[in-house]
Amino acid sequence: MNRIVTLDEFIIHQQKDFAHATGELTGLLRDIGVASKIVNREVNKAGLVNILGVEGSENSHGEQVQKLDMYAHDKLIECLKNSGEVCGVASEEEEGFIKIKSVGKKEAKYVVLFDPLDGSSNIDVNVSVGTIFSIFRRKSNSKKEVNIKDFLQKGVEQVASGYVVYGTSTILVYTTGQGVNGFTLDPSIGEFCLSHRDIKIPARGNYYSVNQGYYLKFDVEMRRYIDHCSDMNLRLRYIGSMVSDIHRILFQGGIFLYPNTRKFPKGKLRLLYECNPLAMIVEEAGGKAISAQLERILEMEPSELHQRCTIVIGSPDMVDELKEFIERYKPVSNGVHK
Ligand code: AMP
Ligand code: P6P
Repeated sequence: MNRIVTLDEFIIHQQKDFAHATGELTGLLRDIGVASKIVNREVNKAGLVNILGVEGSENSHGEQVQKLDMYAHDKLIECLKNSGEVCGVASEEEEGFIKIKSVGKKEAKYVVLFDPLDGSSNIDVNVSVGTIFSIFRRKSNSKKEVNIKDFLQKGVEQVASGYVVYGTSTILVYTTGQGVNGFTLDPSIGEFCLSHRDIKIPARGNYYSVNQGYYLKFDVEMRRYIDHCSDMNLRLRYIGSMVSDIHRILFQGGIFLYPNTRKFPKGKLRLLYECNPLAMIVEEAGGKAISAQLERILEMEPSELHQRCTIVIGSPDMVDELKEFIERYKPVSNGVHK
C-alpha cells in the first residue's frame, strides 16, 4: 500500500530541487489547491441550487445565489489576493486584468490567468466542468505597477500550469516543467492526494474529440481528417468542456480539435487561459499542441488578454497525422491542391 502523498507535501518536496527558491511559488500553488477545494464544495452542491434557490434568488441563509462560474471566479480571486504571491490576475470572467496590492513590503512576482469554470454550461445537466490556471513571472519592474505585458507572454514562458476537473471525482493536474502529476481529492480528509504520478500521454488513442455539428463549417482539410478518424473506426467523444476532453486524452490518448468555423474564424478557445495551460501540460506529458495554422500553441505571440485561437492537441502521432492532412489537403493560394 503506497503511503498517502498530499498535494502540499508534493509541492514542498518539489521546491527542494531549487536551492534558491524562496517558497513563493510553493505558497501560490498551495493557495490554488485551497481555492480548488472551495470551488469543488460549491460545484458539488450545484444540483441542489433548485432546492436552495435558483441563481439570483436568496438562499436559506439570505445570501444571494450566484452563477457558479462567478462564484469560482470570486473565490479564486480572494485566495490569490490573500496569498501575497500574486501581483496581478486575469480571468475569463473579467474584461481587464486585476492589479493586486502587495501584502506588506514584499513585491509579489507572479501573475495568474485562469478560466474559473470551463464548460460551465454543463453544470445544469451535471456534466463535468473544470478550472484552468496559468502562472507567469511578471516581466515588468517589481517597483512599478503590473501591466498588460506581464500577462501577454508566450506559453513557453509559463512557470506552471494546471487544471481541476470536477467530475466523478475531483482531480487536480499540474506541471512546473518537471513532469505532470495528478492529485485526487479525498473528501474524507479534505486533501488532494497523489494518484497519478508522472503522467505520460499515449502516442495515439482510439478517440477523437470535435464538435461534429460544425463538420460542414470546417475547412476541407479538417473534414478530410475527421473522415479519416471515422474510416479508422475511432470513437467520437466530445463533452463540451475542454478540460474534461483533454483529461481523457491525457490518460487514454486521442486528439482534440477546435478548428476555425464561420462563427469563430480565429477559433473559439482562449489562448491565454485555456490553450496555453493545457498545451504546457500535454507537451510536458509527451503530447503536442498546434493551431490549425500549424503554429506551436506555446510559441504563439499573444496580442490581447481574451485572444482566441484554433487548436489541435493530444497524442503526438495523431497530431503529426493531422498536420500531414493539413499540409496535403489545405487549398493553396491558386486553389490547386498539392
Ligand atoms: P520562488 O523563489 O519560490 O518564487 O521559486 C523560484 C523558482 O524556482 C520558481 O519560479 C520555479 O521555477 C522554481 N520553484 C520554486 N518552488 C517550486 C516548486 N514547489 N515546484 C516547482 N518549481 C519550484
Ligand atoms: P462548442 C466551453 O464553453 C468551451 O469553452 C470549452 O470548454 C469547450 O471545449 C468548448 O467551449 C465547446 O464549444 O462550440 O463545441 O459548444
